[in-house]
Amino acid sequence: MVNVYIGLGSNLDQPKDHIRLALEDLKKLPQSQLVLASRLYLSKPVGPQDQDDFINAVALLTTTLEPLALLDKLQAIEQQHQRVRERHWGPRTLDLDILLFGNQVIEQPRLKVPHVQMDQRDFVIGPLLEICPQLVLPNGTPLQHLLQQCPIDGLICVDA
Ligand code: ROI
Repeated sequence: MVNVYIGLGSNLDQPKDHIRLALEDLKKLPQSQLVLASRLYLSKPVGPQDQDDFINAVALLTTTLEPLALLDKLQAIEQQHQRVRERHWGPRTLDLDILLFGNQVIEQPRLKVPHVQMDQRDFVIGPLLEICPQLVLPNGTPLQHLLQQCPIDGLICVDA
């Protein structure tokens, strides 16, 4: 069993519903258990600003799936949500990203882990801190240290 952190994001078609349903979908993944999910956060778009704010969350799974098998399952969930991606770094109905896969560093054409630029994204760091404040990245950097370069004050928690 390995601990895997998944980032969830949506800014189209009732984004909160997409994130909540996606968390239910994660509960049904084979060979896996959803251990923890963060609350939902509203975040300013990274990239083009002429799009709606995002809803973001992070989940912790344990799994015995291999990284690419998990990626296939996550992409299938994205497709079930009629994933549309209108343009690069543009609006999307659902993004499910493997942020961390244990302490593995993966450099494959389909999958890079830790997820690219996750250490510079408030919408990843904030929810991760909520569910795992003591987390240390594979390169040895404690998550808490990232706050110096990436403040999270812009995130708004939107859960009741
Ligand atoms: N911006 C925010 N705030 N949240 C996201 O999930 C997100 N995802 C993306 C881009 C377009 C880079 N910007 C984002 O893929």
